[in-house]
Amino acid sequence: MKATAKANTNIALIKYWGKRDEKLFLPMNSSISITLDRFFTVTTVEFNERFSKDTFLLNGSEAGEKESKKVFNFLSKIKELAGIDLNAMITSENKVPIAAGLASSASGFAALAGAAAKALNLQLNDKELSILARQGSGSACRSVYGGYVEWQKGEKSDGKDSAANQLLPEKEWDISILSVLVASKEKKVSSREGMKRTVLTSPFYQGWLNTVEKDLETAKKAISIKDFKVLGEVVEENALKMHATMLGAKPPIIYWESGTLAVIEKVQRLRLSGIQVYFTIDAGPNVKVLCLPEDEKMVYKALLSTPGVLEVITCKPGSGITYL
Ligand code: 2P0
Repeated sequence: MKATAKANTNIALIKYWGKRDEKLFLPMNSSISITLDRFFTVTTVEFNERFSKDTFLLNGSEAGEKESKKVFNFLSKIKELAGIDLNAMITSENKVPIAAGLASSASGFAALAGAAAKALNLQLNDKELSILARQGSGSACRSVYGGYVEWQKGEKSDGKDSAANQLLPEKEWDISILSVLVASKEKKVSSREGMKRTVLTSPFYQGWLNTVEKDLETAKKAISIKDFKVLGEVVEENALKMHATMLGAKPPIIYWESGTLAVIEKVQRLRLSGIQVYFTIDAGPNVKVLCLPEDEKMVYKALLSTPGVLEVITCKPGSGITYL
């Protein structure tokens, strides 16, 4: 009982920020993402009665306590679903370079869900797999699909309607996503903790909820007609609003560094010079910049020469989960 799956990571265009149910990973709002082509996790899961305990090997060595705990918790949900009580060996290779400034939990839990479900022959369809991956890490439910993806928050309390679906396949709209790494100190607050604190304490969180539905509609329409300008504008506004909710949390959460602001300014200046270029920022100081393929080289150079920028990595829309 062994299988291997590969999942790409994704970046949110309209953000997931806040849970209504922490145990089931049910979000307060729907979100939209692009699956990326260059950063991924390959995971092999083997269930075997000879194993005396669960083991998690990450990039060749036994994973730390915090990571292992999250993975084993998720594994126990899968075992429960399958009705088995066997131990597993999980072997993961994470090709999400720290330098990319991207979270690996999306690709990590999507690959783990896919490999475990296949090893146990659970015969899940994509929606069921997305629901399963969501229970490892919310953003992982979007990495089951390639291209442009929506995670519908759902209404049910059991989470059976909180799953992702594809809006547009990766091959149908070629845009460039530049991941800009800026100099920073250690990440201070995890996304999980950050969103929880925001929901509980920020007076601006209700403002976020009041406007996110409109942002989702705008983004979905823009994707369906491939209107880059409209998409870019709403992506930028939405990211800034998410960060504004965090600034209002108690204690406040500030993920930005000086390089983050320098990149924001550079993007705004490029735009004033007539280039269609937009930014988004997740729960960290790095910036992801969206532009059209014909502007990619110029934007890359401009970003790389910005003070505080360490590295720029160019990505394209990537595929959904695959089995090796
Ligand atoms: C997103 N982020 O939509 C948002 C935007 C970060 C900022 O999803 O607690 O690792 O495992 O569900 O998915 C990061 O949070 O959090 C995230 P959990 P997750 O991409």
